[in-house]
Amino acid sequence: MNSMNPVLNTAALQQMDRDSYLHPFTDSKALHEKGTRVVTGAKGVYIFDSDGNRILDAMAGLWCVNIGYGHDELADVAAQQMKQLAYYNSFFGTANVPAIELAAKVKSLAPANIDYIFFTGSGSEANDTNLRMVRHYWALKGQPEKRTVISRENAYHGSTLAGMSLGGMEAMHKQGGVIDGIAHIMQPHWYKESQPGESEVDFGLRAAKALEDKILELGADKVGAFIGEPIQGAGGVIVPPASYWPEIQRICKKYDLLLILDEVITGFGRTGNWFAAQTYNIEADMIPFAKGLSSGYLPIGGVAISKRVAEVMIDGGEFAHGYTYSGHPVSAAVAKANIEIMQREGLIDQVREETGPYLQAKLSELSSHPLVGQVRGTGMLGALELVKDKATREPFDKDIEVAGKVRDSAIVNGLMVRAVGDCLIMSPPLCITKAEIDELIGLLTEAMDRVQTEVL
Ligand code: PXG
Repeated sequence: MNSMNPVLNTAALQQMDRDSYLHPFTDSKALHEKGTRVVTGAKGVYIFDSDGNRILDAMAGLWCVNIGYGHDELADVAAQQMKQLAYYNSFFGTANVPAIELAAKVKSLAPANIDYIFFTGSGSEANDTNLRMVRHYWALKGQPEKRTVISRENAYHGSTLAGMSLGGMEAMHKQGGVIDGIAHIMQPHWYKESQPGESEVDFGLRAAKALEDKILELGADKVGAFIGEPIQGAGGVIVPPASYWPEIQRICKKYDLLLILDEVITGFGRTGNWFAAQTYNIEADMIPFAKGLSSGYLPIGGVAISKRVAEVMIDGGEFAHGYTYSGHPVSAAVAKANIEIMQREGLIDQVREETGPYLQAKLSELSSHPLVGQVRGTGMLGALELVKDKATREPFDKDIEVAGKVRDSAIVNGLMVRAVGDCLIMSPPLCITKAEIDELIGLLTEAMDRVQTEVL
C-alpha cells in the first residue's frame, strides 16, 4: 500500500455519497443500491480506488488525461500561478500572461487557417460559443436568417442546452427538449447503417449527401453551419469512411456553410496530430476543444477560429459573450505546461508512429473473437462492436447489455473501459506504453472470454 492507494472506509464514503451527491449521467437509484467506486489516486495510466484496487484507465478519465496522471510539474505550475495571480478576467480590456501565452501556443499548433483563440471553461461552453458565434457572424454579414446549424444523429457536443441540442442523443433531447434552429442528419456509421453490400466509400458519400439534401430542404440561405466530431466519441468511436469528410467539406463550401469541427476529444494528440483536422486534412472555421488541452488537470476549453470568421468578428464591434473563467490564469498556465510536456516527451509523435498503430493492430486481432463484429479506431481511440451473429451483424438482445457485462467484468479485473450500447470503447492516455497496451488487451480479452461463455 502506498500514498496513492490508501485503504479508506469505503462504506462510510459511499453512504455520504448516497446521502448528498447527485451524480452526472448516472441512474441514481441503481448507483445507490450498488455504491460508488471512490477513486483516490492515480499515476501514469493507473487509477487507484478506496479499496486499494489498481485499475488500468483505458478511458484517460473521460477522454481527457492525455499526458497521464501524476505529473507533479503541473501541480507546481498551478501553485506558482495561484500565488502570482489566482484570478483575473479577460473582459473590458484586460488579460493575464498565461492566457495570452496559451492563445499564441494553441494558434501555433492549430491548422494554418486558424487565427484566433477564444477560451471557455469546458467543451459544452465552447459549443454554446459556437452557436452564438455562427449566428452573430451571419448577422454581421447581413444574413441573420442563415442561423440553422446542421448536426448528426448520435453526435455528442455537450450537456448545456445548446451543446445538448447540437448533439444528437435522443435520450438527452427527451429530457427538457431542444432549442430551435438545429437540424440533424444521419451519422456516418457504416457497420450499423449501410445497405447490404454497400462499400464503405459509397456509404460515406451517401452519408455526406444527407447534408446536401438537408441544406436543399431547408434552403441554403437559412443554414449557417454544419457541426461534426471528426470521429464520434461518446456515440461509440465511430470512424467515418475516408470518402466522408472531403465530401462534407465540398458541400459546406458549395453552400457557404461554416464548418465546426468538434475536437473536444480528438484535439491535442488523440489521432496522432495536434488536431484531427490535420490527420484528415479538414479545413474548419471553428474548432471547439477542451479535455486534452489541460489533460484534465484543470477545467479549460476554447474555440479555435479561422481567419474568415475572426475578421468579421473583430470588425463587428463587441461580441456580447464570455464566461467568468474565460482565460482563467491558473487553468491557462497548467494547459500551457501540459502542452510543453507533450512536446518534450514527444507523445504525439509516439502515438502517430508507434503506440497508435500498435494499439490498432492489437485491437484488430480481436476481430476474430466470437463476440466481436467490428473493430474501429485510430491513434489512441478504439472500439469493439459486439454482435450475436458476426455473419448477419445481428445484435444481442438489448436486455443482455452485453458490452456492460464485459465492462463490469473488466473493471473487477483491473481495466477501466466504457460501454456504449453494444460497443466497448477506449481512449487510453497518450503516454501508454506497448507493455501497458498488452496488459490492456489481455484484460479485455479475458473479460470478453468470460462473458462469451455466458451469452453465446
Ligand atoms: N464535444 C465533444 C465531442 C465531447 O466529447 C463535449 C463536447 C463537452 O465537453 P464538456 O467539457 O462540457 O464535457 C464533449 C464531452 C461520454 C461523455 O459519455 C463524453 C463527454 C462528456 C461526458 C460524457 O463519453 N464528452
